[in-house]
Amino acid sequence: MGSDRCAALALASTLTRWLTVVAISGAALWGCSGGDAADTQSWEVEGSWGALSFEIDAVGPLGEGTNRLAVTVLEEGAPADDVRLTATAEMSAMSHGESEVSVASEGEGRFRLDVDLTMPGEWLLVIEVERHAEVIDGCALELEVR
Ligand SMILES: [Cu+2]
Repeated sequence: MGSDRCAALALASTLTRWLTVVAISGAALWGCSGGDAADTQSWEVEGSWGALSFEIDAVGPLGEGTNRLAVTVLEEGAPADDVRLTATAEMSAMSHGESEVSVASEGEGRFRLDVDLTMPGEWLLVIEVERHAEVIDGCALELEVR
C-alpha cells in the first residue's frame, strides 16, 4: 500500500537525518499513491521546525537524470527573504551516498533546483534553509523515479 511505503520512508528519513517528513499535503499524498508519470507534480510541504513552508513544483515529469524543481520558500504565508537554500538527494534504501543538487536563487524566496537522480527508485530530497548562516528550517520530500 502507498501509505505503508510513505510511512516506511518517513521512518527511514528520521534514521538517516535529523529532519523528518512532516505533513505533506494534497498533491504529495497523490504522489505517494502513484499516478501517471507523465503528469507534472507539485507538493506543499511544512518545514520540520514549523518556521517555513515550501511549495515545490517539478518542471516536467520526474525521470532518471537531471530534474528541475521550482521551490518557493514561504514564511507566514509570504515569500521568505534573506534566505539561503541548500539541498541534497539520497536514496533512503541504498548506501551509494548523496547526489549533488545545484541551487540557483531567483529572489523573493524562489529557488531553482537541478537534482541529479541517477537511477530509478525512491529518492529523498532534503532541503535546508539558512538565514545569517543559521539553519532556520528544512524539509524532506520523497521523489519517485520510475
Ligand atoms: Cu540507488
